[in-house]
Amino acid sequence: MEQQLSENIRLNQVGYYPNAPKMAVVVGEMEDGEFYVKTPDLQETVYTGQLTATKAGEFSNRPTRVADFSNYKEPGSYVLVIPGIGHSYEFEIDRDVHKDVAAASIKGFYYQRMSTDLPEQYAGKWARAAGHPDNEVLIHPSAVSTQRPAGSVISAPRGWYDAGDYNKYIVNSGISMGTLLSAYEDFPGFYKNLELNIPESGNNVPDILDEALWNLRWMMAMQDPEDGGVYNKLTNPSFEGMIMPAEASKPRYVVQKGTAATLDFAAVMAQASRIFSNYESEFPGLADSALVAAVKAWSWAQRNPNVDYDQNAMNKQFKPEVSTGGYGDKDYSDEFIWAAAELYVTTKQDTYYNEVNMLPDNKMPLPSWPQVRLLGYYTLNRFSSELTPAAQKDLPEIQKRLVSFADELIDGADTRTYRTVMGKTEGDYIWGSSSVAANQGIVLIQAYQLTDNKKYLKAALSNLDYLLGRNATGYSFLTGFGEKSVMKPHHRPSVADGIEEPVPGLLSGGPNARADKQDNCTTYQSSFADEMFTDDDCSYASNEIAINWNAPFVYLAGAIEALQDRAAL
Ligand SMILES: [Ca+2]
Ligand SMILES: [Ca+2]
Repeated sequence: MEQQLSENIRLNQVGYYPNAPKMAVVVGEMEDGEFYVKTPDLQETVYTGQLTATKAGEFSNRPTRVADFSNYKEPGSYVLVIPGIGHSYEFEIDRDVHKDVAAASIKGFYYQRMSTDLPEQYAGKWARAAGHPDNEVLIHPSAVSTQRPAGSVISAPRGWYDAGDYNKYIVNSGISMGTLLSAYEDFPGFYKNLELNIPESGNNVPDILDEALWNLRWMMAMQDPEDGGVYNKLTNPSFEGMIMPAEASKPRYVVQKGTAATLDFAAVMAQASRIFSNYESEFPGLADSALVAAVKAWSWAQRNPNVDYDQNAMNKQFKPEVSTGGYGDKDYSDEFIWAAAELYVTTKQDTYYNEVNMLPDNKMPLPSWPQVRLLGYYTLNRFSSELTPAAQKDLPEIQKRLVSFADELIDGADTRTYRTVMGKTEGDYIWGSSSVAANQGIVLIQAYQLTDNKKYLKAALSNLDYLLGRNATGYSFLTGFGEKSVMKPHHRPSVADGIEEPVPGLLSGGPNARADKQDNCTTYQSSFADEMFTDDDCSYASNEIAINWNAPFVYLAGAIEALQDRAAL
């Protein structure tokens, strides 16, 4: 029996740090007894442990036991063996064990680049021709201004494909860029040495910043120079079929300005200005241009504080109708907080801070594309030693709330079936639940940085374990990593390129309690919240990829790598 691979042994399929916690979860009926860590050829037993008592899964009631082998610390390649069940996938115990994952998840953005060939030198077997030059983009009738009547043409190349589709959306780019740039600002030492094999590798600029710049240049072109307002998206009228980027030929439009897009843009430009001011000789004028753009966007939003992007309403008024992603949001209090925080920290001018109520209530909402309040708090906290009294007065309260939010997240994780922070309630299993796990991890990293208490760091690591396989589906959700990782994401290039393996380094959305009702895919094998997932490209509600899911994964994996020595037991 132990010669047989068992998919019922759930573990981080990539691996574990020598001195950090190491756990696997075994699903199914089994006897009390021992488990073994063995060499992959099963010849040598290097560690023997005792399975915990059976516990029923929180959502499925399936019997589960935990194998804790944290005390085994020798670097090497291993499998876990459960008598009567079988052996696990092979995993590593080593230093830097998530370095490749951290790098690949940033490289995932390179594969999403528009308007450029991806040559084999960088893209390997996923090399492809350029798609979407976006140098002749039409002003949609919803987006006109005096200098830019309907049908006039602008150029807005570059940027990343947002998700499995071929459009680019400022709101979703906003949180994605903010998260990537924050990863760099929080762990610059780690990123300065992380090479990705992209065209800009070796240019003295950290590759994570080079990659972010590909999208930043596009974002800058999405601002109407006349008034500072920012278009919500650059899009086809309707989604493309499952074709390669270079085959796509539908007309492209920029569509209606909005308050959410303009404030997210302001936040990203202000943060980018701060970061790229350290690279003035490599990118002359970039930091200044970004700050000018941020200030103009901010003042547009001050004059237009409530412009919704309501696609249905827009389609009643303007043609062609647009049916691609809406990213509609109606509450801009969080976008104002984030933009004000970034502008204030970059300029040190109190006016930005004082124009917004930074603590409107005591909520601590986990970041997502319509909810970016915590990105502002993270930035205030990051620059806590440089704040003026205007912001200094709120800092203790913000820090207290961040830590108590982290406490709320970790409550019960030690006894949860999968020993992860992820999965406390069914509410964690929403569309894009992988980003819930990753964003929880970021909150925990913030709490660790504030308190130096390693329980938060270990809790963050538990969610990385979740994303790489210790979960109720048994999948590693990052393409290309783990023996059982997602193979058929809803991602047009991966579907259309004729290559068996999907484009690597992309994070699948993960289980979604309502996925079957949302995409009507018929291949779901389970209806339990933590298992409602299918590795099928029909499943855009559980198995799409998206830049706003990859970005928090980048942050979490990079933070864990940067802090690995402090996660010791
Ligand atoms: Ca570089
Ligand atoms: Ca919002």
